[in-house]
Amino acid sequence: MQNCTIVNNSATSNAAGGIRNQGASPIITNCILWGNTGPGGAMGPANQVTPGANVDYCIVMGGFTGGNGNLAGDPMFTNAAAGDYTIGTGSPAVDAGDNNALAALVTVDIAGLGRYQDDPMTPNTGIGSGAIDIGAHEYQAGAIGIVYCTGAANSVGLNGELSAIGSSDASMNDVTLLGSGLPPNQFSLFVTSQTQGFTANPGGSIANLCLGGMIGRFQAPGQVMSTSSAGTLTFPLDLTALPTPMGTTAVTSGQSWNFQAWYRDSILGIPSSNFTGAIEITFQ
Ligand SMILES: [Ca+2]
Repeated sequence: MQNCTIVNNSATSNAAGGIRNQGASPIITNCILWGNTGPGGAMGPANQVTPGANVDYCIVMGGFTGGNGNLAGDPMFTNAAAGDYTIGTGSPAVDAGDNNALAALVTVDIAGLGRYQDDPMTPNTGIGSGAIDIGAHEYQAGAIGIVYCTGAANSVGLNGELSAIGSSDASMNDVTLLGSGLPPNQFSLFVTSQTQGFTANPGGSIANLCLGGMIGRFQAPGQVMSTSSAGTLTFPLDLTALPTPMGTTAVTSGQSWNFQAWYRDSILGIPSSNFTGAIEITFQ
């Protein structure tokens, strides 16, 4: 069972109003189990899910003993009383799931909105490449695009992240790429392509290039970046002039573009380079 939200059920006999497991070994990942009650209205952890299940990267009311990545904080549903179990700003569910739990073909949440949406304001505390949330709904916020590739651990002990905010409506020309978790004050360069790919350690880099095909570099005057003293990048895109090897081109509705940032880094004090995660934005 993956990315389910099981809330406010009640049982009048036996213990668990949430998931009652008897004689099996269910694997429950990226789920929210909250507000479920047993007999007499009891709301302890055992009323959410029977002990002994394989529970990982879940939010369990009262906490779950064992497993990996489980949380106990309030999932902050938008409006549970009205049946709206989307998660609100600041929810511990955001970017805290196991990205490997879902089949690769699953790219949307229960509402049909994009999965693996990175919230630029929230560190990715889950596992694997991407930024999947816990529960049936993915937090959308102002984030656009889908993270499909992760950066390598860098000299500040983080995996550089890339996210985007703004509008995926190409005609709005309103997309800003945001890098975070980077070494401070380092030379950086964004790259883009309509094609995804995978090249391990290009040019001796610590990390992997996740673009393929016709890769354009943002190297025009004003486009070459330096990470900030806080290790971040803020890069507003001009969607009317994305670089390709044959000059610039305008983004049009229906196209998907992939972005990644290269940056100077070091490993064990030896100069090298690294990449942030990569993000795909599909434009309307
Ligand atoms: Ca997310």
